[in-house]
Amino acid sequence: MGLLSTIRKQKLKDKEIRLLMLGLDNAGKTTIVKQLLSEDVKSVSPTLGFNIKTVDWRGYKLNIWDVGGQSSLRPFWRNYFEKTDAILWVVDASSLERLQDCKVELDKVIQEDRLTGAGLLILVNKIDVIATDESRTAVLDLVNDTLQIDKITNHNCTILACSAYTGENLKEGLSWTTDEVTQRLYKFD
Ligand SMILES: Nc1nc2c(ncn2[C@@H]2O[C@H](COP(=O)(O)OP(=O)(O)OP(=O)(O)O)[C@@H](O)[C@H]2O)c(=O)[nH]1
Ligand SMILES: [Mg+2]
Repeated sequence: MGLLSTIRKQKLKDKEIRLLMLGLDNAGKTTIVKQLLSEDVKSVSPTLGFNIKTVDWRGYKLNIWDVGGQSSLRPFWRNYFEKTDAILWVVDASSLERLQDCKVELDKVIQEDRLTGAGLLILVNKIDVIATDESRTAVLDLVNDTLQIDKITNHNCTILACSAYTGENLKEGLSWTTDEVTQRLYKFD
C-alpha cells in the first residue's frame, strides 16, 4: 500500500472528510452551512476570509471549508486546495447572468492538480426563487450547458438544485458526497 493510500485509509478510519465549498460571492455558501447546522439562515454577511464548520453526517465528520467568493478573494482559494476530498461548488439560481463568470472560475478550480480526483457536487442554490417545475428544469439545463458539466471527466460530478432557505436537497447532497468520497477511497485497497 502506497503512502497516499495509507493516509487516505487513516482519514477514513478517523471518519473525517474535508469538503471545500467554493463559488461566486453571494451564491449562498455560508447560508447553506448555516442551514446544515440548524442556525439562523437569515443572518449572514459576506465571508471575508473563510470559516470551517463541522457537520456530523452518518457517523462521519464533514469539515466544511467555506471560503469567501468575492473576486478579490478568489486568488486565495488555492490556499485551501490541499487534502480536499470533495468540492462543493455553489451556483446562484437567481443570478443566471453570472453563469459565464461562474464557468470561468469553475474551470480554473477543476483543472488544479491538487484537486485531481476530488468529487464535485454542483449545488444550484436559491431554487426556492424559481416557481415552477418547468422553470427549475430550464435553470438546471442552462447550468448544465453553460458549465459544460458533461465535459468534466477528471472529477466524479453531479448536479443538484437546492435551497439554503428551505433545506431542500442539502441532505441528498451530503449523502452523494459522502458516498462518493468513501467509495473512492476504499478502491485503493
Ligand atoms: N432566496 C434565497 N436566498 C438565499 C439562499 N441562500 C442564500 N441566500 C441569500 O443570498 C445572500 C448571500 O448569501 P451568503 O450565504 O452570504 O453567500 P456566500 O456564497 O457565502 O457569499 P460570499 O461569502 O460573499 O462568498 C444572502 O442575502 C442570503 O440570505 C437561498 O437558498 N434562497
Ligand atoms: Mg460566505
